[in-house]
Formats: sequence, structure tokens, C-alpha cells
Amino acid sequence: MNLSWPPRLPNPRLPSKNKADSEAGLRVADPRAYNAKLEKVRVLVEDIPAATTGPGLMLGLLDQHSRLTEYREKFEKKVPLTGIRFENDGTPVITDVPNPQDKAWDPFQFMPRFLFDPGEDAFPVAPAFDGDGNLDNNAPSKPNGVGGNYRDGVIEDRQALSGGFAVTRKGDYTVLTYSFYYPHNKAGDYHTKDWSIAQVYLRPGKDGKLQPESLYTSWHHGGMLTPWDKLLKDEQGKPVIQVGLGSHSLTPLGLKDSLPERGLQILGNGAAQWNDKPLPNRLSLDSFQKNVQTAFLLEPGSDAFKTRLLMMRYGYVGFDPLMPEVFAEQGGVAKAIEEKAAGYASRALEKLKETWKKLFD
Ligand SMILES: [Ca+2]
Ligand SMILES: [Ca+2]
Repeated sequence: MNLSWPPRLPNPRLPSKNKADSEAGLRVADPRAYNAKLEKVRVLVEDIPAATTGPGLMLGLLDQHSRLTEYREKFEKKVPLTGIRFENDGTPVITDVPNPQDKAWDPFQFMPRFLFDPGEDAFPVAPAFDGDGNLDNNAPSKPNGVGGNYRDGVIEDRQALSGGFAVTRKGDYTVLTYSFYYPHNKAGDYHTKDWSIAQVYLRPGKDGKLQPESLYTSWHHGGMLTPWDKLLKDEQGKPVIQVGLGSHSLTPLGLKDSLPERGLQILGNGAAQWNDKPLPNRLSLDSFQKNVQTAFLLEPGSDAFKTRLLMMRYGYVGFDPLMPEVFAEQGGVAKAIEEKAAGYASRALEKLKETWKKLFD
């Protein structure tokens, strides 16, 4: 199926207090003002509970510098990968991953459920939602600034809920990647071009059929891997992921958590609901690979293709998932704190050197 752009989806007809709003789409939140000081504190506070009590294994949390190259060197040098790879000049090489059941992949079979904060005003849209390949005109470049084609807090035709999907086979694992793009990040440091990634790791069970084994979720500077049986499941049997307000960091809910009712939720089958009421809106997925059911096939060279590719690469692991061994060996809160401390120590040393230089040069 070819991608017509922008995708035509049914016009959302939603409860709204005023007529103008309902004609222009669904307002699910008011635009949120960004306050640098408050937001930085909030993100710090948000970091702590999930790091210490969350069900998953953290990797690179609080780590400002990526150790991805080191992990890949150490654990993944000889692991074969089928899916989307890149040549040295950045040209993508796209290969369909065969489905062992001899059919196309159904991206909604194992997709998690995503919960958005009731105050969230940026939702996943196609990076080229406004019909061009320019990502810089999507949101104001400065916090609370003017301009930007995205209408904060509104779901409408042009701002249809959208995600990128890819299948990768790496070693024994088949990994389904769900990549979301958001026009802006109003938490911690304000920025545009925000992203998040969730990945479902499948492995053949005893009957040979692929079974979900764990879930990767992107988290600020790092990620988290959670065993499937430690995740809270909804009535569709799907794991549940909380999307951090403004930051879009992902935190899976554990078995002791309960499902909130307020805010926008994208269910694992792609349906959307708001404050526990079903919406006519759905998540549509696009894909670079051909053997994926229901997903729009991205046309190489198009704005939709180029921008989605760019945003999925921002996720570092979107096209090249980390092997679970990396988390087992290098993950954990103690490790993350150790790294944070090392970061502080090296910065302190730099400061000392600078002072030394000023005194004696
Ligand atoms: Ca644009
Ligand atoms: Ca973010």
C-alpha cells in the first residue's frame, strides 16, 4: 500500500464545549506553559521512583554520555541482524524480516497500551504531519515562543495519532519497534523533535510460535528492559506504559500498579480513548518494510520517509535493539548511580584543572 500524505483519517467528532473546537478537532489538553526551573526539578523527582521501585532493569539512567558503542563492542559484535541497516554514508538498506507463520506482521498483536498524562499537550504525530520535510517549523524553537505548525493539545485530521513501526531479527530475538515523534518536549530542558521508543522482544516458545519475553522502554538518557511477566496487563492482555508529562519518557507499570482513567490512552489495538471514553481516532502506524499489515508503507525519498527515518534513528536502538545480555550485565540502579558519580567526579576534576590553569597560566 502506498502512503498518501497526509493520511486521511475520519474527522474526529468529539464532545466539546464550543462549536469551533469540535470543528477543528478534539482539544484534550490546554497548551502548557514551560517553566524551566519547575520542569527540571519535576524531571529529577520523576527519575527517582521508577529507578528504584519500577519493575524493569535500568540501563544508562542518569548517564549523560551514551555508552552504546562500548556495549555493542562488548556484547554484540557477532550477533547477526536482519531488518533496517545503514551504510557508512547513512543510506538505509531495508530488508523485510520473514514472519515464521508465513504471513505479514500484525503490529497490533503485541503493541503495549500508552497512557498520557491528563496535562499532556503533545501527542504522537507523523514527523511530516504538516506536509513538509522540515522539522524545525513544527513547534516554536524557544520555550513558550511563537510559531510552529503543531496545535498543542489538539487531535485532528492533520495531527492524526501516528507512530513508526519496524521489525528486526537479532540473534534469537525478533524485536517489534514502536517509535513515537512529538513536536516538542516541555520537561527538563525544552526542546523540539522529541521521541520515545518501546520495543517488544519476542522469542520462539516451545510450540515454535513467537512469544513476548520482555519490553524495552526509552527513559530520559537511557532505557529499561522489563520481563513480560512483571508487567501490568490490561483487559486486552497488553502491557501498560505511562508516558511522562512533557518529557515522553516511558515507564512500564508493574503488577502492583493500577490503570488510571483520565487523559488520552492509546490501546494496544490502536484504538484511542479519552477519560475512559472511546474516541473515533486511532493510532496509524507507518513502516519501511513491506510485510506489515495495516501500516502505511513509507515511500523511499518522500518527506514522510526521510523524517520518520531520522526520528527513529534518534532513538539509537530503534533499528538495532540492544541484546538483553547488555541489561543483565550492565543494567541496574547501582550501576547507574555509580556512573552518575563518575560523571560528577570527572566534571569536578575538569573544574579543578580550569581553576588551576587560571591561577598559574
Ligand atoms: Ca514541518
Ligand atoms: Ca523527551
